Amino acid sequence: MSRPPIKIVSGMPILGPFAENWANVQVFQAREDDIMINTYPKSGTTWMSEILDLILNSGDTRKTTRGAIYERVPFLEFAVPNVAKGTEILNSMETQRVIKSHLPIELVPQSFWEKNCKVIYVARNPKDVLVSYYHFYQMAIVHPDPGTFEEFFQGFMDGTIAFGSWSQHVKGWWKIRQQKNVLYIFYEDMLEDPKREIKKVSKFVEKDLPDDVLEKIHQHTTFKAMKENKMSNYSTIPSSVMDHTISPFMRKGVCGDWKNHLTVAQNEIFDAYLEREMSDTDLTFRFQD
Ligand code: PPS
Repeated sequence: MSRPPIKIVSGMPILGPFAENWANVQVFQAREDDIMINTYPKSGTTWMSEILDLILNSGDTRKTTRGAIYERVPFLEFAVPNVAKGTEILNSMETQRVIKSHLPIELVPQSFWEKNCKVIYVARNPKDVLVSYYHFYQMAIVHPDPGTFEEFFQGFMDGTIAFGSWSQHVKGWWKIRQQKNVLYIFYEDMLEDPKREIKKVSKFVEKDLPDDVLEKIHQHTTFKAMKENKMSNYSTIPSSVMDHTISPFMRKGVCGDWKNHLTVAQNEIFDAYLEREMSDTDLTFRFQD
């Protein structure tokens, strides 16, 4: 497998190999106690996954060494040749499942709604998402070649990169958050006050934890701690698949790095895009600390 082209499933651009397992994703059977972590890519999925795994294990960090984060929190739509698919791993799990997904609201398998599963949605400001995603496209060869930053920027604006339109994704989940069992969290809020957000998550999953445990979870899930932890930094994936020398998965973990990448002209185009795309919602984002 080397840089396969994007394919379209149910109207959404998806990584080529993922499209091959789409039929199994659509009929996936959720269970009542499943918890889904859903995000547009590069919005804090791994961070939230580590936090939630710790919350469910009452802050016992030894339990998080049982596997890498992508094993503890399997990725529903993940599918590449000769590796177990997300649906297969999840179907074989007997204990409570935390499930990672990047699917937009319209494409979430029906069974999640039938079972009224809890969903934690993490959203991040799109300028930092764009920059993070560009670096990720370069380092993970399951993506097509992103081309120049200018070209990838255009793909983001047009919604033609993997998982499609950022604005449709964040707005779609924002709209239904009160009708469904959804906790909507912002990456920038997690940066601002991680303990406050960890507490919100623990309340949402009905796991009451004392302050010292919340503090322990916070310490274990700082950017630095997760970057150094091989169970959360993706370094256990072969370098032929994810090349951290091109760009580490745990890259910067900050708000506002877009200022180092977007030109003044690109920033103006981006602001016009936001005005156009976000005029029909009260959802807003923070672009700096
Ligand atoms: S993926 O591939 O879509 O699952 O990626 P995802 O985990 O959603 O996003 C990766 C970005 O999140 C940053 N990250 C963190 N930031 C702050 N604190 C912690 N603990 C943390 N863990 C991961 C990671 O560095 C990526 O952002 P960038 O901007 O590229 O650094």
